[in-house]
Amino acid sequence: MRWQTSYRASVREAVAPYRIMGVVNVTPDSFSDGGAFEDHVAAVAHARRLVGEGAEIIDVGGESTRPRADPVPAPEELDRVLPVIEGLAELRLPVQISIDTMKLAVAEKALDAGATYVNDVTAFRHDPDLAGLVADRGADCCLMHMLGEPRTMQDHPHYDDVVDDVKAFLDERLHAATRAGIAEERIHLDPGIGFGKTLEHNLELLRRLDELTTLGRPLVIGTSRKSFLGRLTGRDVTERVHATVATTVIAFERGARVFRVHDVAATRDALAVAAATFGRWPAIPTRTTTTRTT
Ligand code: HH2
Repeated sequence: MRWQTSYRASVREAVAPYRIMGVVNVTPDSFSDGGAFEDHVAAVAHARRLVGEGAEIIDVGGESTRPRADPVPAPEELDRVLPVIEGLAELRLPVQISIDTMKLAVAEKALDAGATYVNDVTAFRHDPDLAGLVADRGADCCLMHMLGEPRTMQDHPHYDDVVDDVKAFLDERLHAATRAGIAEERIHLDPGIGFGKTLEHNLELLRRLDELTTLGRPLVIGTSRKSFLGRLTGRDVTERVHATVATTVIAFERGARVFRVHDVAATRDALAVAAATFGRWPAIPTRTTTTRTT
């Protein structure tokens, strides 16, 4: 018997100034949940649970981008993610389905199956035609900063000034995306915590995140369970929820608006408190229900 807190978006009194993106990795080797949801039925059930906890975007990924990860061929990535996206689309949940991919072929099929958001950790550098696809379909997208590629990104990353360098990169990718025909209001930007960054780079980005808000697009932040939190706390990957919540509150206060996390319920509570404190939202407390599941 388990107790689970469920959160219904329908009881929200107003549109919140943030969105939670729940992570569903359908991979054998993701750094924190690899192998947990390889079966698509388990992955869809997990996604449902995250929606119940407050996720408004479900980010489905079929290729790990952890440091030194091996690339996955497109057909294999499709075999992993498509049944999950189809299963989720059938449920017609009040949630946006995101495909976490750098590949045109994968994004195309995912959009056909019901995804409406493309989360590309290469910001359309791996496959420049992906920008045109996103434009044609009128999809939303996230453009993320990464130094190099997953296989080598943690080999001595260097910046003149990490915040200035990431900002210049995101500005350039934002312009490339709009030149390809993507409407600016469909674009989110992400500094790529942990992607070619040392511990100090990650902390500097969090500390000075407000400097990226001048790019004029919503900022996505993905700190969830990442290794820099393990280094700071000494905790294993599944025990980093409290550290993740701390970064969520810091990032919200400094202007992040989309939070890509594995632990949705804890993030949702932290953001409810942070938004009420810093943003005076909402005036009336949201209601949660506690339900018993077997
Ligand atoms: N982090 C990961 C994957 N995709 N996308 C965005 N926009 N921002 C991120 O920070 C980000 C991302 C890595 O986390 P995870 O998916 O949990 O691990 P893995 O890549 O090993 O599957």
